[in-house]
This record gives sequence, C-alpha cells and structure tokens, in this order.
Amino acid sequence: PKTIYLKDYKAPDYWVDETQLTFELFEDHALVHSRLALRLNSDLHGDGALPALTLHGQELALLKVVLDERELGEGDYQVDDDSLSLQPADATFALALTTRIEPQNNTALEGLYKSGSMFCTQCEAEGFRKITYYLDRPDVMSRFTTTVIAERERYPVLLSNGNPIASGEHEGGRHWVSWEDPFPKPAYLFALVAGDLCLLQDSFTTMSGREIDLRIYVEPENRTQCDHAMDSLKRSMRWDEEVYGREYDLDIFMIVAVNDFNMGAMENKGLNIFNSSCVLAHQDTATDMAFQRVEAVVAHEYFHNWSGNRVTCRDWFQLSLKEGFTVFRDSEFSADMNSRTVKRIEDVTFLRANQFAEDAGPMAHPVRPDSFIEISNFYTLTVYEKGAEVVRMLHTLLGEEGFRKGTDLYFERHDGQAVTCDDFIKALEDANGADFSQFKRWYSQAGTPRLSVTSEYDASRCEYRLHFNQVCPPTPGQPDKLPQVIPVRMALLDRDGKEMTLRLNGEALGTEAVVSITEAEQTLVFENVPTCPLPSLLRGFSAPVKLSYPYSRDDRVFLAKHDPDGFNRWEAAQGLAVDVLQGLVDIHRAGRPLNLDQRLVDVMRSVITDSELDAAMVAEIIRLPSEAYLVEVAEVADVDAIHFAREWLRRALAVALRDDMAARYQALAAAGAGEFSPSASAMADRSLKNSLLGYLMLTGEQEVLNWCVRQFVEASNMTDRQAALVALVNSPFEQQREAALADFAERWAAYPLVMDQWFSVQAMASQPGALERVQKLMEHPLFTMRNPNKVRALIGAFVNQNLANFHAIDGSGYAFLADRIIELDRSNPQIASRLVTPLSRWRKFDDERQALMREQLSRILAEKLSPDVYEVVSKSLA
Ligand code: B3K
Ligand code: ZN
Repeated sequence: PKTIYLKDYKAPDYWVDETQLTFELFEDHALVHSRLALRLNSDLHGDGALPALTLHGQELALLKVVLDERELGEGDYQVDDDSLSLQPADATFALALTTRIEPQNNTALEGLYKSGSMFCTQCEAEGFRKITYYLDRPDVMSRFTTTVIAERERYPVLLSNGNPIASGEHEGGRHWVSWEDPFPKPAYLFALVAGDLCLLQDSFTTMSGREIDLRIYVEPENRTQCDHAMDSLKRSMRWDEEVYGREYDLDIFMIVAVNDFNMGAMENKGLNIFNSSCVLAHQDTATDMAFQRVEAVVAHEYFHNWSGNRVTCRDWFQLSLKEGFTVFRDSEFSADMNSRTVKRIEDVTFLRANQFAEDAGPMAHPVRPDSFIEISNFYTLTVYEKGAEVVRMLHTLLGEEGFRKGTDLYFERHDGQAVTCDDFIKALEDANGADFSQFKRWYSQAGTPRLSVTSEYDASRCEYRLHFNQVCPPTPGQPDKLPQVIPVRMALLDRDGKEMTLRLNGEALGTEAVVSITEAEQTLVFENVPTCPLPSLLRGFSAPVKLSYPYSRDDRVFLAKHDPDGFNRWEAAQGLAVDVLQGLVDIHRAGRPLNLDQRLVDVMRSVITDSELDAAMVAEIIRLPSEAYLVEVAEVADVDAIHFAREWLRRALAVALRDDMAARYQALAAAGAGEFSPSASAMADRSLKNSLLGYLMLTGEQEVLNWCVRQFVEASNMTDRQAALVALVNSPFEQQREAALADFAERWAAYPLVMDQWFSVQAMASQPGALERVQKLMEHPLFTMRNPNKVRALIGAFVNQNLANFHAIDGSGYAFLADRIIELDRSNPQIASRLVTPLSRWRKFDDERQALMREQLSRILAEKLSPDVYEVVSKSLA
C-alpha cells in the first residue's frame, strides 16, 4: 500500500462543471450512467497542452465510454484497479460512462449498498469511486443532477441531493425521480436512497422567512421514534441562525435512518443519512444518553451544511477543518440546550480517556496529518475531538464576538470553495488583527503537551509566582516539539474560597483571567496578593493538556467544595479520586491491605446530601474515573490491580455512604415515579438515581436487590430499566441476573437497537467468564458480524470496556480479537480497522502482555489485508 503526503498536494488537471447521473437499480446489479462536463484547469495548464484525464474508480465493471458523442473502443483508454485514463482532445469536453456495480454484495458499506431492503450510499471519504469513475477528490466541486429508476412496488421512495424536479413511470412497474442540487459539491457529499420508507414531516421558517420542508424517512416500524430527532433538527436550525448567522439554503432537508452504517451519520447535501441509532429515540426504547446523542448528531450533521458543505476541504489532510469546527459547534449547541458544565465534563472525560491515549500511541498524528495510507483511518479522536479543542482555544483567545467576526469572514470569503485549515486561521486573524502563527503548531504537532505548574508566595512583597513548564512528548515521526500557545483560564482563591482580584504587570484583570503560556518555561508574577492563595487552573479545561500542580489531597478537598467554578470543582474531586485510586493500586501491588481515605468519603457525602447542586453534577462528581483513564495515566498499567482497586473503592464508598445514598436514591425514585419526563432536570435526576443504585447494589444487601428488581420491572423508561439491568448483571445475584436478561431479551427481541444494549451490557460485565459469554452471544440468532452496530455492541464493548477480561493473562482476549479482525477485514475493512485500537496500545502494559499482544498483531499482519487494517497494524508494530 502507498503512503500519500500532504506536501505532494497538486490541484486537479481538470474540473467537472456538471455531473448528470442516472441510476438503474435492480435486485442483482445496478447500472450507473454518468455524463460529465469537463474543463481543463487552465491555472495549471495555461499553455493549452492537454494532460491525460485520470479518473478514480474501484470495483467497477466499465460498460461504455463516450467522449464528446463518440464511443471509445478498448484501445482508446486504460483501466486498472484504481483508475480510468484517457486523452482528451479539447480543453472542454463531455464524457459519458456506464458502469455496472453490485450493491447487494457490497459488505464494506461504502459506495452504493443495501441495508436490509433499502439502497443507500456512503461516499465520504472515497466511496464515490465505487459507484462510477470520477475525480473523487474534495477540491473538485460540481453541480449534480441525479435520476433514480427502480421498481415502484419495492422502492416507492427515491431520493437524492437537492430538490426534486421531475418524476414519472416506466414500463414494467418501474418509476423514476430526478433531483437537482444547485450547489456545487464534491462527490463525497453525493447521496442516493431508494426504499419503502415512511415519513415524518414538519417545517421550519428561516430567519429570512423562507419555509423549509423537513423530512425524516424511516422504516415503517420506527415511525413513532422520530419526534426527538425532528425537534433536535429544528433547534439546530434556529441555533445556527442565532449563534453563527447561518441560514439553511435548499427548500428541503431530509434525514434517512438506515440500520447498517459504518459510523454515526453523514452530512450529504440536503440528504443526511444516519445510522438508525442516531435518529431513533423513544423513552420506552432509548436511554437518556441515546436521546442526547441523537440531539448532538442531528445538530452536527446539520451544522456541516455550512462548516463542510458550503465551505469544504481542499484535501483530506484538512479533514479537521470541517470536523473539528463542527464538533466544536455541536458541543456548544448541546451546552446551550442542556447543562453547560455537565456537557463540558462529559467531553473532557471522553477526550482524556480516549484521545490522550491515541496521542500517546503508535497512531498519534497531528490534527492536520502529514501523511496517510488509508484516509478512513484518520476519522480519529484527534481530528474530531482534539480538533474541536483547538477551535475552542481560538474561541477562548478571541472571545465570543471576535470569534464570530472571524467565522463570518471565513464563510463569506470561502463560500463555494474547498479550502485549508490555514484559510480558516487566516480569516480569524484578518477579522481580528490577530497573529496565530505560533498557535498553528496545534495543527502540525502531535502529542499531548504536559503543563507543569509550581508556585511561590512571597508574603513580604505580597507577590505570588506561578511557574509554567510545557513539554510535548515525542510522537512517531516527530522527535522534537516546539512550545505551543496554551490558554490557561484561572483564578486565585483565598482561604474562604473567594476569588482574589488578579493583578499582572500593574494591570487589574478581574477575578478570572485567561493567560497565554507560549514559552517552554514561563513565570507569571501576580501582585497585591494579600494571603497565600490556592490556584484554580485550566478552568473549563481551557487547553487540551495534561496539567500538573502539586495539590495535596486537602487542597483538592478544598477546591472540590469551594471552587466557584463548577468544572474545576468536579476536576478537583476527580483529581482526588485518581490520586486515591493510584495509591490503592500501589498498596494492592505491594500486597498490603487497602484502606479508605475518609476525605473522599467526605467529598462524596457532601455532594450526595446537597439538594441545591444540580443532580447531574452530583452524578458526575461521584462517578469514579474509568479504568481506561486510569490505564492512560499509568506509566505501566496493571489492569488487574486497577480493576481490583476501583471495584474495591466503589464498594467501600457504597458501604461508607450507604444511608445517605439510600435516602437520596429513595427520594429520587419517589420524585421520578409516575409520568415520564424528558426534561433536563428529570434526566439529571435519573442519572444520579441510577448511579446511586449502581453503588448501592455493591453492598450486596437483599433490600437493595429488591429496589433494583422493582426498578427493572416497573421502570417507565429505558434509562431506568437499563440501569437496573446493568446493576443486576454486575451483581452476584445470579438468578435475578439471568431472569432479568431473559425477560429483557424476550420483550425487546424485535428492536435491534435495544438488543444492542442487551449485548453490550453482557459484554461489559466484569465477572470472570466474560469471553465465553461473548463467544456464546455471537451464536445468538440476532447477532451478525455484518451489522456494524452489532459488532460494536458485542465485540467493541468487550475489547474496549471490559479491560480485566480482555487483558486476561492467558492471552485469550487478544487471540479472540485478532480472529475477529481477520474475519471482518474480508467483509468490512473500516470496521475491522477500528477494532485494532485496543491491541495497538500494547506499550502500556507489562512485558508478558506486551509479548502476547504483539504476537497477535504479527499474526494479523501475516494475512492478506486491506490497506485499512494493514496501516494500523503495521504502524502499531513499528
Ligand atoms: N463526515 C462523516 C464521517 C464520514 C466517515 C467516513 N469514513 C460524519 C461526520 O463527521 O459528520
Ligand atoms: Zn462531522
């Protein structure tokens, strides 16, 4: 496989001004007729010399080639596995092609494929070349007209991008619909759907008074589960107008839900295609978490209409231009719709447990990568989540208003263009007179910077000094790093937890400030500081770095109780819990008995009994750091000790806080009884209630078991029911556990997304024997390796979330995963490649496990592999 480099970027030799497509869909094949209006790129070829035209194409049968009305013979063009080349005779010309493809055999779910009985497409990043020969690169933008022809009976609904312009009947029960998209777009935004779908319809009036037809298409049995997605869509449209001044541009906006989909959703122009897991939500079948995910993904895809579609990427190295920005936009939307602090805590928790691990592993790459073998491997946490953090820092540095001026200029200047991350930065700079040249290192340097802070108080001069030291560790291909711009939002607290006025270089900055750390070593001297303060640093996680400050446990307790900043209160409690857990891991490894630090009990009790505090915040504060995060922060991770210590601490806390937890649980259960409410506060209550139930079940009391069984049986919604199931499945009460699982499966067998939860709950259960259970579940009639959601629910959950069992010292988890990767690579390389991640992290573990994991990676590498899996496995072993 070949490596592609950003430095080799060249503009295309030809443009495609018009793209006319006709699809004839049949049960055993499809015919794709394309008619392209091509034009020489005269910027590159001013002398008029005509280079050969080379179009991308894969897995296509080429039936016909017509150049300017003349059908070409086989000697007139060259075809290989990846391309079609021919020699044009004029600077502008028309090319008509017919290809034959077999969507029903497309198991990679890229290009045109079948999900159940429906035809659908996924073209990003390079799937369009599996439909027809084309200049399949994002800087080639074209106006598309698409006609879809299919049997009316089976496929009454025929959709593509843009507006419907004509339709009609053909002989033999076939019908057709034509669609026209007035906005030039790259091929990756093309979409087509044909199926027997039902429709939820609504409308939205834009800020300029235009009425938009909103449509959600789903399979008939899912009709009642679309209201939340529709509400989320309307709120997203309003929010993008209010916050970014962005109005929707077509007359119709469609969402289609499909069951077989490699990721969450896709922002095709005017026709978003979604994994059904990111559309469907009803309280009987979906958890509150699923509701929030639907809201976030609907918003994300909608926001792409501007950040991605109207302004798109020049090449795939610029992916974060649209993804980082759009993730930032959707997370701000969710923050505005729900609790801002809780949303930030969730995002930061996710980033630190997952993206930090990626940044520290063999696949570490900059937000704007320099090279890749397979672009599908670069839809990563770094490009998405770290990319969003980079945009967030720009927002922090410019402030709300400055940032908006910058994005206004960006959208205005680049509307209809395919641009780069540098163009984005340039617009923000130009609109604000700012200089982000050093800041841009966030785009080019991989790795998570470590920011170490120490302090000194000089009582005689009333001066407080903070010393900052930043180091970014080496990553593959980048041994040495330069200092980055690190915005640190901070305050100084006095002994009562009150914020002091900050004074730097004679200037008063108020009680909270953002200071930019730009040097490897830097000292800030705060003046007029009357008493020795406790610093509250990196509030709201103002930069994606690993911060360390020598807080004592008592300092953390103080901050957890008194920091006026909610995010840092949580951060202090987390820091305390991490510190306690790391201590317990060490004690356990030394073979000594564990003991409980009462200060943690005290912090937990104070929030559990605080009815003023947002219940969702309480739930976040009492949630212990995940095993994955503890692995990430360990030098060499002892998974067994981490699992043991964490479980021990959970149980110890449950015992110590039993009465307070029980009282709060009972109160919340009573308050939530009766009618289901989808409100944010009801969700927050459920979240806390269920977290308490999880703890209480660890006491092993019969009385708690009764509460749990009762909640499972009487729950008015899936959140409560599933939480009770999780608690039962992780409990030692075998009979109740098996009964609940059987009952759940019987009740929800007809709901694939609910059954995904059922598979996951079991895959994540930490008792010994989990692998055998997973293997047995693979035989379950509702399980299939062909459906990505099922693979993620069972295999993905086991290898990513059940660390103690996956890392069993006999190597059985590793061998199992390697087998699944090899098997899946033959049908769906993208999904197979994602599954390599846990094995790629081998450097984190002890020698024995390292050897076992590498052995499995080598075994995979010895197979005939897709470029996807080859890239991740070979880089993991390098
Ligand atoms: N842009 C798509 C991701 C496509 C992934 C292709 N392998 C979804 C999103 O980020 O909105
Ligand atoms: Zn996206």
